[in-house]
Amino acid sequence: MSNKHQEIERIAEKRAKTTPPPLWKVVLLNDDFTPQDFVVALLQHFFHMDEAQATRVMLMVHHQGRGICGVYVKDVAETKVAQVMQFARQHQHPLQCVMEEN
Ligand code: NFA
Repeated sequence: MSNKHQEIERIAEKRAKTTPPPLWKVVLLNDDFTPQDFVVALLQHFFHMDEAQATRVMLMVHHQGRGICGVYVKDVAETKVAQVMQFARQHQHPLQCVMEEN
């Protein structure tokens, strides 16, 4: 009887170890004040995009109101959001960055 419980526990542990973690989108929001060049530079620096990629994402945010910078596990996404918010604040820009579960 306790063998059966141990077997169930073993399978549950194996499942927990092999189940991929949830992924979170890091999303940039448009505003009327943050300079386009600043957003492009930020995307290149924090999200490792080349200039063409960064320009595409910036224009997506500018025209659609929001755009995805990347998809990460939760703690990485939290770090990216914090870095972007701190960088924007340091430069007195109102840029907003949020995360959403996929
Ligand atoms: N809309 C901003 C402007 O016209 C540019 C911008 C793009 C801001 C992407 C925030 C995010 N200066």
